[in-house]
Amino acid sequence: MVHHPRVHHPRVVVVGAGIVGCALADELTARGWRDVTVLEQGPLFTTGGSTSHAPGLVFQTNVSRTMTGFARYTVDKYGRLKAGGRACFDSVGGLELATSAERMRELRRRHGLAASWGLDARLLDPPECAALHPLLEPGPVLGGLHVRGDGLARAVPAAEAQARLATARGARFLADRRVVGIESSAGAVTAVHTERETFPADVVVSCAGFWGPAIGALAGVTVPLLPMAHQYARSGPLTALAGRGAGAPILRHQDRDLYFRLHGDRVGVGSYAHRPMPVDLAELAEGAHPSMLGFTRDDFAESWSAAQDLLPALRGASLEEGFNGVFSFTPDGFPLLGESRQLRGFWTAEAVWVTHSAGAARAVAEWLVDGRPGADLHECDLNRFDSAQLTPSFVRQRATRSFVEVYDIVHPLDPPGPPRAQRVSPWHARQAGLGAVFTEAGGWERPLWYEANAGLPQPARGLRRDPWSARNWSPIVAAEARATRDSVALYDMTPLTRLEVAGPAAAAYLQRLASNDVDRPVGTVVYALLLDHAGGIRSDITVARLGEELFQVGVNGPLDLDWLLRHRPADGSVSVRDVTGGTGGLGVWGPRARDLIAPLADIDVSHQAFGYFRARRAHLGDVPVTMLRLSYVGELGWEIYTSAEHGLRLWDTLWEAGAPLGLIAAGRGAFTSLRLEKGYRAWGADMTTEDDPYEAGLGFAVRSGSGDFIGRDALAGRSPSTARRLLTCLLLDDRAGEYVPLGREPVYVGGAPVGYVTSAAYGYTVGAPIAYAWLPPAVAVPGTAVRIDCLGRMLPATVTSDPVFDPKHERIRR
Ligand code: FAD
Ligand code: THG
Repeated sequence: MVHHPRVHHPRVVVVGAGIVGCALADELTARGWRDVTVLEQGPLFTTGGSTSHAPGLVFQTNVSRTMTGFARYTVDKYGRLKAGGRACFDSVGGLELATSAERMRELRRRHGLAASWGLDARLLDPPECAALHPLLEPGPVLGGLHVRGDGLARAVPAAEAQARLATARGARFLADRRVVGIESSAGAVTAVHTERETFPADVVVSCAGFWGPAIGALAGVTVPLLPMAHQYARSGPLTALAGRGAGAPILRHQDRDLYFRLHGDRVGVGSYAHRPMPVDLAELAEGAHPSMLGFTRDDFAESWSAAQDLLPALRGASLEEGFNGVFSFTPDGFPLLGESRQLRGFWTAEAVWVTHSAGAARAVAEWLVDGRPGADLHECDLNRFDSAQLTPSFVRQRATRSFVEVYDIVHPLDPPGPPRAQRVSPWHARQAGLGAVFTEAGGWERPLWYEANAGLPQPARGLRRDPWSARNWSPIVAAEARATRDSVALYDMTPLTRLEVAGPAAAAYLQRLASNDVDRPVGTVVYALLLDHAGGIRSDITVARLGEELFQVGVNGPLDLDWLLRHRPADGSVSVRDVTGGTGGLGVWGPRARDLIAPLADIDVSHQAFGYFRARRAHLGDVPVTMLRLSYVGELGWEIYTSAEHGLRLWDTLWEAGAPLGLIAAGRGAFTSLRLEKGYRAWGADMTTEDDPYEAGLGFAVRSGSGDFIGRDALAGRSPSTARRLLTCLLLDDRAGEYVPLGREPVYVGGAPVGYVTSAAYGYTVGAPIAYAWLPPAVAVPGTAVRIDCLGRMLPATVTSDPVFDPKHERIRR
């Protein structure tokens, strides 16, 4: 958020007049900001950047709801924009093809995603696919996904048309102005330098595309993207197309990493099949088209023959006009939007495709002008990375992987590729010794389950799965869940981001940020929300008061640290420190947790002495610990934290004492199942800034008395009865759980999608698959029958009041 008390309309300098810079200038000036200067190193508007050569295919379907929203807005906006008398978007439709059974399943999944996010999409059989396209023959095709609203954006005309609108409202576009310096003072930007001029600025938005890291470097800001080359070529003219190509849909042949469009009577073919080709910015030519590298024909050979296999008419055609075009890849494939934490007033809108350009620009403009974007941007936020994820080698390896995987079938639980084992908890060696199967998130290794638990008793149901929902899952998950409910289990909580907030003003500061009353006596833990100014949920947190002026705050990741740092009082009366790295935490949960802890602890851990949602410092054996009595899995027990050097000893102490009690180590699979039984929400999946506490079922965490907090005014008058949609618990009618949703599947009433699943898992204790979903209030009534589309199977489910396990909290509060 920008605070510029003296300037009414801040002076904005946008770096780069590609489609993103132009869209941003339009969106900013449309919101009344006038002082907008766009500096472009090249000519206007064929600048030589990625936009200049983009063939402009727009496939809107994306696993991310936000990204799909960006694409929908882009399609809508460019459809209305005119350049040279023609619209800047041509909705020829998009057709994704399957030539393998796995891809067909993936298209069913994507059909579900499209329905969840409100796109009009249909699955087609091979003849229907062939009928849509003049060159396509049913031959190798097993089916297709057709999205009518997809199509072709005219990238440069769209950029220019938006620039024209912005110019009419007072923006300036200056060609031939290479930005060579960014000036700052007291941690905030003040000016931008080109070779000859200086432009004073309150806000700088880098829209430099794949040059982003270089502009970031001028500002001392890390911009984690990798420029990579990607091959695009056109065929010579095809007689088969003479007069027939108009209106043909764009194609994706993802089994061979290809996409296609027509250019009159020629076919354009783009390929992601070739070897990754990272580009060194320093080695780019200074010529007219720096983003266009020479075509390396050999790299394209395989793709050309795969293209001919799909479109036989290409066999008689020549391959002409190929190039290796450069654009941006990020470690997780999402754009980089927002204000840097490293320098106030320095923003980025980069690694954005033409497809998402207008939507991403709108979000950034809203964020600048209103202080808050209209859509949930947590996947796209520039500050989402931990410092371990910003190293050049990490960015290079993961961004390369983003390129390789761009069209791959990725299961939602697939662990990300190398580098791995970046951050490991103190007991990593013990976990590995127990046969942990690890995944990674936020740079941390996290056990999914432990092979050592293969011999444990299993619950009666939920053990047989179809191949897709069995991926990254094992029946051992079921056994670990059961053991947690029956005896006691260790869960690794080390990756949970922990902040230490300290200082004389710490209590007042947290009270202002947290929705709940956190200014409570020492030894109290409080569950609370961080709301934005519009009452949207930025996070859910736990605030443990360890001293009058000392708090341990459990949060959901780097964006929370960012929010807390931004709101720190300027006078130094509060310090905020991320202590995650130097500490480790174990959840010790289950009905026998107290039997395990009591003999080890040097304090009284009875319910009377150490109640629910209380915090104590103690020793377990020889290990100094901080204990929080709470449990995300809904069982008796504690989160136990210690500094890293004591970690191994903590594990060993518990492990040894726990052996007679049947103590096991358990992983994320069991964790997710148990938390869904207990109805605990996961921020990011179940709720985001787009939702208010009442809609998310978290109204209990909003205090009514005791002072002001961010978001309070916005919530005035709101309640569950004003909810636009409600986060709702569903139980699948087929209790066997052969098909378990994984999240993002559409929920149907009758023939129409009415909402979508946020998280889901088999509930081994309740013996049924559980899914949480956003549904209209009229549907979110217990007993209502709905259907969930899982890969084309319509699974009947019933709305249920939640939580489905231990609604009276009897197991946890005793
Ligand atoms: P750019 O268009 O690169 O604009 C950045 C601008 O910043 C440039 O004009 C540059 O000159 C300027 N700049 C950089 N440094 C400075 C400086 N120091 N001072 C001043 N100005 C500076 N996307 C799709 O959605 N669909 C597609 O079908 C598609 N196909 C593609 C095919 C190819 C071959 C390529 C290369 C990309 C394709 N893309 C596609 C991606 C898309 O082109 C880009 O993601 C998009 O154009 C990026 O727009 P941008 O405005 O961020 O970047
Ligand atoms: N542990 C700690 N901090 C955390 C989490 C955690 N912070 C981030 C995230 N996880 C927060 N999520 C939750 C969700 C639910 C609960 C705790 C953290 C929880 N809720 C009880 C309930 O809803 O009944 C308690 C509510 C109350 O008494 O106010 O326990 O895992 N340290």
